[in-house]
Order: sequence, then C-alpha cells, then structure tokens
Amino acid sequence: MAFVQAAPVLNNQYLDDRVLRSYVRRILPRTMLGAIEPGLIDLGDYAATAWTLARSRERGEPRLVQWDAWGGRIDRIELTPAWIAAQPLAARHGLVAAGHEPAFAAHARVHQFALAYLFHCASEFYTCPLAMSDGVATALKASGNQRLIERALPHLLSRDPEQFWIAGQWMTENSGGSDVAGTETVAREEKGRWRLYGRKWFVSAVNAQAALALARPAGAAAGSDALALFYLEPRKPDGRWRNIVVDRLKDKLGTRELPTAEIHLNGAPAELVGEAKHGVRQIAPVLNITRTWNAVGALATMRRCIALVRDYANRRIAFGRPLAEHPLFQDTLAGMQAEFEAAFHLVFFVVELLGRVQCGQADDAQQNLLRLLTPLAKLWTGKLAVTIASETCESIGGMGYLEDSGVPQLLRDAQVWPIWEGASNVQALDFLRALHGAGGLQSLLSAQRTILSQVQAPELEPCVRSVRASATIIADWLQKASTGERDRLEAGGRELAFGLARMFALALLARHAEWALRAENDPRPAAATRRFADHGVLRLKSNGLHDAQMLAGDNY
Ligand code: UCC
Repeated sequence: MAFVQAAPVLNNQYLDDRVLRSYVRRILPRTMLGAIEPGLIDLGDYAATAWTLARSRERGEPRLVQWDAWGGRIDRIELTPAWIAAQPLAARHGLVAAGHEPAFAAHARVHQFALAYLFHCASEFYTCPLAMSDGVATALKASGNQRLIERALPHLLSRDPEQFWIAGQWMTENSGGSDVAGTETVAREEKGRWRLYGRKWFVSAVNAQAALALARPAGAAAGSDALALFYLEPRKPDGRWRNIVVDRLKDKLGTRELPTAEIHLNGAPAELVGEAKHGVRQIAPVLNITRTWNAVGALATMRRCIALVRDYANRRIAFGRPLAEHPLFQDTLAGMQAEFEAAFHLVFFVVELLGRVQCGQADDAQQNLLRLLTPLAKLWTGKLAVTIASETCESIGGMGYLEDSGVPQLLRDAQVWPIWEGASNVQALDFLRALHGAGGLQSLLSAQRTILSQVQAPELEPCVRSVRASATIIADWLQKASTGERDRLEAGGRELAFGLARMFALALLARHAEWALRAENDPRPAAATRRFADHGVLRLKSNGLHDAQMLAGDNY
C-alpha cells in the first residue's frame, strides 16, 4: 500500500500541558486548584475537539448582510458556528467574570488567564471580544462612573449566557491606530445628550453590545489630550443600529472568523465616561488588559504549535525512524519549547501581578513592575508566536503548507499578535514611557534579585550568572543612552525591551526550574532554562542610532 502520512492529533489540552500544570501546582493553593481543575479539564477537551473540527471542515467566515429584501438597511452580521457556540461557553466558564470575582482574591487572574489560554485556539478569536470586554469592565471600574458601572458590569461580568455582553474598543481611525491624536470623530452635545459623528476604521467584534470610543468634543483643541472617552450601546434591544452603519468587513490575512468592520457614526448616542478630555488616559486600562490577553493568546498559539509538532514527530517516519528520534529535529523542537517555556513564565508572572494590583495587595514597586512588564510581555510574545508558528509549518513540511492541514492558519493568525493592541515599536515606546514614569529600572531589577535569590541548584548557576551579567550590561547601556540624546534611547528601545523581557523571563524560568527539581523531581524546566540561556538574552547595539540613520536613509 502507498505511504500515507498520519495527521497530528491533540489530546486534552490541559492534561497534556506539563508547563501549565506544573505552574498552577506551584502557584495556586491546593484547594483552589481542586476547585478550578474540572473547568480547566473541560476546556482542555473542548480545545482538542475544536482542532479536529477545524481541520475537517471549511472554516466559516462572518458575513455582512447590508440590506433586507425590501430595501431596508440592516447591516446584520452573520457569525460563524464557533462564534455562536463561544458566547454561552465563555459566559458559563466565566472567561471574563473569573478575573473579577472575589472568591480567589489575588489568584483570580491566574484562573481567568489559564482558562483563556486553553480556550484561545479553539475560540476562533472570540477571545478578542473577551479581552476587550475585560478591558472595558476594568476601565469603567477605574473611571468611578457609578451609573455606567451599574449599567454595564452586570452584563460584562455575567456567567449567565442570557445576560452576558461583549464590548468593543473603538479607537482606530483612518489617520492611524498607533497615533490617535488625529482622531476625527466629533462628539456633539445635542438636546442634553452626546452624539458621535465620524468614521472608525478598525472595529473588532462589531457585533458587541457595548463599546468605548474616543472622540473629540466639538470645539475642543487638537491633539490627543483633548479627546474624550465615550460609552455606547451600538444597537437597540431589537438589534437595529443606533445611527451607525457598517460599511464593510475587513479582508484580513488571519483572524478571519472575527468580524472586524469599518463603520460610520452618524450621530450615535453616547455617554461620557469621565471628564470631557484626557480620553487616552481613561482608555489606557483597556490597553493594558488587552495587551495581557494578547500575550496570553500568543502563548496559546505557541503551545498549540508545539503540541502539533510534537505529536506529528512521533507519527512521521523519515529516514527509517520517527522524526522525534532525529537529533537535529530534537534540537529544533527543544529550541521552540525553551522559548515558549520562558515566555510562559513571564506572561503568567504579569498575570499574577495584575491580580495582586487589582486586589490592592501590591505595593508601589509591584505596581511599577506590572506597568513595565506588560508592554515587554506583549512585545516579545507577539514576535515569538510568529517565529514558532513559522517553524511549525516547516516542521510539518509540505503538509504544514497545505490549507486543509489546518497549520497555515496558525501562521496567518499568529501575525496579528505583534500588530494589534499596539505594534512592537508602540510597545517599546510604551515601555520607555513606563520607565520614565517608574523613575527607572529599580523595581524590575530589585524584583529580579529576589527571584534569583530563590535559585540554588548548581545546574542552574550559569543561568543565574547570565541574568546578572545581562542586568549589568542593560543598566550600563541605559545609563549611557539616558544621558545622551533622546533619539539614541528611542532607537535602541526595541532591543532594550526584548533584552529586558528575555532577561526577566530567564530569571523566572530558573526559579520555576528550581522548584520543579525539588518539588516534582522534574529536570525538564531546568533543561529549558539552560537551553533558553544558551539562546542568549541581549542584542543591544552600540552604534544603533548612527548606523540606523545611515541605513534607513539609504535611498539606493
Ligand atoms: O482595537 C484594536 C483591536 C482590538 C483587539 C483586541 C484584542 C486583544 C486580543 C487578545 C486575544 C487573546 S487594535 C487598536 C489598539 N490600539 C492601540 O493599542 C493604541 C496604540 N497606541 C498607543 O498605545 C499609543 O502609545 C497611544 C495611543 C497611547 C499614544 O497616545 P498619546 O496621547 O500620544 O500618548 P501620551 O500623551 O503619551 O499618553 C496620554 C496619557 C498619559 O497619561 P497622563 O495624561 O496622565 O500624562 C499616559 O501616561 O495616557 C497614559 N498612557 C498610559 N497609561 C498611555 N499609554 C498608557 C498605558 N499603556 N498604560 C497607562
């Protein structure tokens, strides 16, 4: 019989995940883990089944139906079956609610993001509106606007599918998604109520029941500080739009199940969230929450890729033995695993901090640390997910390049992680903004010293030395860059951010490895630590600005 290859298969995505399971055993109280584990196992099953479905059928896409048979403008969004299934599932599992409920106090965010991590790859990017809903709930809480808190939070944080709402974040306009200062949407107060007029250019999850939007109050000054933040419920209870038209759905490289739209606001009724200015400051909590979701989603992509490659490598026979037994293949997979494992510990450390800050259990240094690490985690994991997805296609060979294997979709989808919620350079600049606000690296370096003090195993010693050496180089580079022209610091901002993310991740991975050696007698996290350290941490350039200007200005 002719040779036929076996497709990769996924088992329960929680039970099979050594990294997640070991992490939650270290971090969570035993009683809490016992209480939440059935939910994690449930989602782990759903994630594995959804993969089989995704491979076995044409993936659907949302459709915009603009007109009814009688000529009426309806702009109905028809969703994919997975999106329709995701709504009650997300509500019942509390994918947003779990992060805000008091039962597990500071651990609430670890619970929520473990769920999100398991759900993401099976959700067809329903995690996007979940992220925004979480962000909107967080921003409304921060605003102190009691009316809106009472109006929206019971829906956004509901576990009842009938009550559960998703929310959107409407910032991006034609003039740009990174630089919102050019926002042209105008807010006018008419008969005692605000109405928005303008065009929003990227509206993710346009079917959301609520949204936050930036707009410029009529007559306000130019620039971003004069923008105000508004709350909207875009549709009436019967589903008709409130003075909004959906122009079209975007034709995207990936995330194609997610209905991302261009819309016109033709006097959409809205409510001020806070002051009629400082809108960017008011929407910033949304950005920080969605960036955390972004990092968790990127991790989920990496984990899915590695799970597929791992399974495939055991089935695929080449040159007389399974791929998994070829030393060079083992080396490739080990490299992916080590990067993923380090990224995992950085992202979930951010999640832990978020939980502590939210519960009022964090001191100033920890608050600074969260602010510093959030853009770093988003920046690094976004890029890493693309690298790992690309390596996955290659590892699965020709089949990994075929659409109906389901693998190319992972790569196309992965490309969104470094782009939305602020591209890599926006994260680097946000890190510099946070660094300025925190008065330097002190909180990060001091936390890192505490983490490293918990690592004693001799086999991890070189890794600890590597972290310490990197810290010295970074501090030195930063000191020189900060005293020179601002452009030099900015030009090095991306590599500085990558270096810091990788350095801190190495420290965290080493700490987990130490625990796993002692508590679980498991040497694999230590192997991942050594491998990750071998990959290197820093790529800071000494002649960055000068060379960059010469090369970028080269017009051939
Ligand atoms: O919407 C999109 C798609 C949604 C999909 C979400 C899915 C997530 C998926 C997960 C699935 C698992 S994409 C579009 C997203 N857009 C962005 O992310 C915007 C990117 N641009 C930036 O972040 C820029 O840096 C801006 C817009 C923040 C720059 O604006 P400004 O006005 O020029 O910035 P300023 O003047 O530096 O900051 C204004 C204020 C300052 O505070 P005050 O007024 O007190 O001085 C800043 O400190 O905002 C504060 N601020 C922040 N605070 C700015 N950024 C932050 C921050 N990150 N955290 C806290």
